[in-house]
Amino acid sequence: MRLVVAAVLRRGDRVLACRRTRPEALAGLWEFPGGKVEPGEAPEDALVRELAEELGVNVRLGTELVAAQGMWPISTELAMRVWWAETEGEPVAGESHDLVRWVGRGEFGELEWVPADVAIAALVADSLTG
Ligand code: 9L3
Ligand code: MG
Repeated sequence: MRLVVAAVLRRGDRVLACRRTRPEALAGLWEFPGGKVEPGEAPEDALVRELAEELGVNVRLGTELVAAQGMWPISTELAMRVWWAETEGEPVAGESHDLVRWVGRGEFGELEWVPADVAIAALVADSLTG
């Protein structure tokens, strides 16, 4: 089982949603940004690295959003861990995404999330006010 890490970047009552460019099956769908942990890499370090690579921001991780099952399922080969995070920098879409958007809870329904992030988005929406 390979580990994927993702961040819910929070700024006040909004969080960052990112629209994927790849693979084809996920292109156009929204996600919480992140990626695969490399062998020997600590998950938290991988997440900081992924957000620097994908969005050009230096993030500070907060607490983990723990799934009922322990990890958030993606596929038979992949499972995901997710952390709240903050950044002072402004995230910019690179090659992994073609749009980034700060969204409040009322806008979650407008976004078509990647399948793995649907349950996470529901939990996040519940924890946002406004
Ligand atoms: N994935 C799902 N939800 C997410 C992230 C960051 C990743 N929030 C899935 C998509 C890919 C795999 O995990 O199948 C690896 O992600 P990436 O390295 O392509 O971002
Ligand atoms: Mg990624």
